[in-house]
Amino acid sequence: MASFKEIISTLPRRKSWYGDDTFLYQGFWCDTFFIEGLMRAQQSFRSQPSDIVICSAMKTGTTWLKSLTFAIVTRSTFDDSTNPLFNNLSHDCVPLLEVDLAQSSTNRDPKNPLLATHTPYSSLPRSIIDSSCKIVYICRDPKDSLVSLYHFFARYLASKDMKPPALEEAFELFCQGVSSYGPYWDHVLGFWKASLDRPDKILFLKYEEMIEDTILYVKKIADFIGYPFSFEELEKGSVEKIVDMCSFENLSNLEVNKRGKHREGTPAVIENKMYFRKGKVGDWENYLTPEMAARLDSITLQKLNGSGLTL
Ligand code: PAP
Repeated sequence: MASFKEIISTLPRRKSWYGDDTFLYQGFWCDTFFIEGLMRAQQSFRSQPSDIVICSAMKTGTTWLKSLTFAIVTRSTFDDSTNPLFNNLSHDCVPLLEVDLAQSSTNRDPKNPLLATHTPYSSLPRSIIDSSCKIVYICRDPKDSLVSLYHFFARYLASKDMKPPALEEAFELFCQGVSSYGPYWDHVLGFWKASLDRPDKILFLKYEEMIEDTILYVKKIADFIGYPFSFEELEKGSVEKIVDMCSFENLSNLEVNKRGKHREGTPAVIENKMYFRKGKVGDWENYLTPEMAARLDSITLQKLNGSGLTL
């Protein structure tokens, strides 16, 4: 039987804007390392009904959503000063399906029901779709996601003394759908349609709406994943504490997120601070020309046409 690497080598490929080749696997673009992990997970991952799966395309608010959900589910285990989020990047508190759980679904802390993935809905391991586990999905204005993605890879390349490409090059590929786990719009639409079919299973969130009223959404998320706040907790401000703890200002100023590293000792090592840039809505205005913004908006309109979703 062909190895995963052999199968990947036969897939359509393009040069990504950050250097490596990217491959078209099951209709989305991705790097070898993550496709291989996903293939393993598709084969062997067994979801539990108690699982809570955080799903997202890249740079749509994953770090934040992982922090919020982790803080929600662990609020009675840790007090305000002992939560692991104070000493760990949220990506180190919530295992990633295609990396940490690729070999074994049981490689998990039994007390932590959270896991995360960037995998599109249609490529999720069957057991996640079929089991009664919950999915929480977050999306974001593609203009801000692109700008965030570009800066992330530009900083990543700079940390390896490599020259990042021009934003225009990244923009062009993004518009063509060639971005990590893209086309971006297909990713969002996959979860959007599934959330309409299965509203009890999938909670569909937008970064911008969560920024607007984080307290409301923390309560919504907690209710949805089965960890609702009691009346006493609401009275004593537990929701506000979680919102403050997971705010951009607080997380980005923690020592671990200023100086720590994610996946240290592996080829995928990344400085934690790269997950925190500005955390603002509409920062695209500082980078995209009006023409670029109009082109992205028109792709968005066209792709989402008739879906009932606006971004
Ligand atoms: P990932 O896909 O690699 O996990 P992800 O966390 O989804 O990255 O996206 C990073 C973005 O979320 C960054 O956006 P920016 O580049 O536009 O600034 C990052 O700043 C933002 N972000 C990180 N933490 C928070 C937070 N606590 N609140 C709001 N935004 C945040």
